[in-house]
Amino acid sequence: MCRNKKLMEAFSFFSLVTGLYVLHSSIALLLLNKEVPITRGMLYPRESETREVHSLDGIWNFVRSDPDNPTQGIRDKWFEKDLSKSQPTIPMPVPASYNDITTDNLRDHVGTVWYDRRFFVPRSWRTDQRVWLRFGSVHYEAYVWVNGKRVVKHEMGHLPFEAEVTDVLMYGSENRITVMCDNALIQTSVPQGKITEVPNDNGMTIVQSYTFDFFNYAGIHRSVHLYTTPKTLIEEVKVTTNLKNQNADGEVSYSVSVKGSVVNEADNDLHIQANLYDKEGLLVANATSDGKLEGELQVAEVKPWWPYLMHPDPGYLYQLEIKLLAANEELLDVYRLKVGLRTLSWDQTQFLINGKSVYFRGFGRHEDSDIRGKGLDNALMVRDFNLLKWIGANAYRTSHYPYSEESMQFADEHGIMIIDECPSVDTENFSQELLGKHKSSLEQLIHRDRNHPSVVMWSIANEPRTGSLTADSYFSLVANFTRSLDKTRPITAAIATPYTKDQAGRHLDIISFNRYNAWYTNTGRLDMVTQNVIDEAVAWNKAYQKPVIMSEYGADTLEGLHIQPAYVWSEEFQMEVFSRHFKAFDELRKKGWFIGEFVWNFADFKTAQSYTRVGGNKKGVFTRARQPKAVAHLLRKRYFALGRDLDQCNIPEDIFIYIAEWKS
Ligand code: BDP
Repeated sequence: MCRNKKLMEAFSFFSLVTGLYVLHSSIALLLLNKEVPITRGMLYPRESETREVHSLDGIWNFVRSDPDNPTQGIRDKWFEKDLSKSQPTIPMPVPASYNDITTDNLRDHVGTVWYDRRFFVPRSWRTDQRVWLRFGSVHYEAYVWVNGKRVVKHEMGHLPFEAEVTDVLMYGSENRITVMCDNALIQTSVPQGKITEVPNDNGMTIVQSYTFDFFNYAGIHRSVHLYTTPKTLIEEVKVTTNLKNQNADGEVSYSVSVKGSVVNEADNDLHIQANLYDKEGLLVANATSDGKLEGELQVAEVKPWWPYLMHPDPGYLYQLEIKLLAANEELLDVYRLKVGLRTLSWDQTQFLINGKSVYFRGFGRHEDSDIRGKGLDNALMVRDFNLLKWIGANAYRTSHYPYSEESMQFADEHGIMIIDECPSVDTENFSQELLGKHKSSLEQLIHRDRNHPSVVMWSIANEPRTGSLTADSYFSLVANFTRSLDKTRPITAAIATPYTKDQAGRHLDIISFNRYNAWYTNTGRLDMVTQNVIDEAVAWNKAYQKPVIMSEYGADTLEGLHIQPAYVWSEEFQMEVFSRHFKAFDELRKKGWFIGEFVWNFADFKTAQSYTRVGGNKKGVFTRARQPKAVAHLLRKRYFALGRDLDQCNIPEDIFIYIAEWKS
């Protein structure tokens, strides 16, 4: 009797919880489509006859705030004088994450840190021009002062921001820049995290947690520039391209916005002279626009931008020269950028570039390396592109945030296609405030990257929790907002929610799914990979009738660990997991709507501490030091074999080593 009562109680408690859950997922939170701030300016700093660029990279002074007193520096006005006058400072490289530089535990610091340095501004800069201060990225939130005056505040890592500092600089003299950076992630930041206060051996302490696995590196991650422009300047350039007559002719449409013209833009005679040069520097098209500051350039016998291995001359770029001229033809400003001419299109079964169907063979990646963390490092970037080309990849996704502008330019040059992802990871607890920030991250990303030919798709999230009705309205708003900013590229998201529960796929153009067969599910069961991958891809396609990509698969692998028969964490296991996926992908390719495979991950990377990680996430095909694991050689054979079959590319001579003369 008593036992029965307990059972009844347990049952009714269970029904209550289930009921609440069902209620929660069937009532969508009402989300409104509010405006988000629109980014202005922010052209990548480039020198020209009207512009000078000065780098502020180097060794800065650094102070870590007391985690229990993160706002002390603001209250005590540390920005009013050299930081060293308020606190003992240590040297800190810029750009770099600060976490892995010192030998004490700066790595796990939560809260604010401070940077400052002095710099000289030449006397010649005083004359009739503007000076701008631009950051490539500070993670996560940044407050910037110049000579004690606050010039800009920016929230969101991995994206640039700038401020005009003309009036706060001292010319012909030394100046001071101070930056406060806060790495705290909360439920309404992008990405999300949680800050809690928990007891430790010394009382209470602040703990940062987040659901994604990559380490929350922080600091001034990319270059800091000062640059000059004329008073009346080219503020923005937007370019779209098109190919016509079976790719024989090309068209570049440009539109320019100008800042600082004395009279109303519509009434004055400012105009744009646009010149397009080929790689040899020959002028191939030019146009002079009227007061509308926009126009088209027609390019005969065009050399289209093609992805690596899809054409013998991939990544062909022209140089677009934009000259802003006054009514009397006086040259006011000049800005040059590289332009690749290509078309993108997609339908229910395929994605095409220049009219040719694309099969993506690529990677999910991270900006991550020893010591520098997420700091921009040209040596690492060039090494990574060498490895991408060596292995025969034609694409990567900027998992799980925007990568450096320098790497986007490099991808343009080398014909590597990019699925460009905003910093929204494991998105959950959908709220109006989060929606605003998420949309803003996409707005900033698209503003920054819209002119890159390498960017072929926008990814609006990684593994969002898309099982609820709120997710449905949330992603409908995010996807429509993204489309309103750029109609020329398709939209995807890397989804891990089972297709039976997912509410976001219907809002996307291309379905990407992440799944870890034989790793997180059916661990060690190599016999449970191929059919599961096929079944899941087929189900996604059936559910939405859209092209499908497998955007993540893989297995953690400790380089040098060999176990036969294959066993988790060994090099043999990683190779077998890959090869079982290859088999599934080849079956899927025959179905006509499966358009790509992306390994997780390009290289091993650092994670938050966890008992599932030995020194970080080891799913890399390359080690963190960018050397190949055994699987890299296997993957290289597959990617080149696909390139040969699908795009008739040449196979590198060293790919098949001599073994024996086969007798047939
Ligand atoms: C996936 C995530 C990726 C992780 C990966 C893993 O998208 O960021 O690193 O799992 O655990 O779910 O290796």
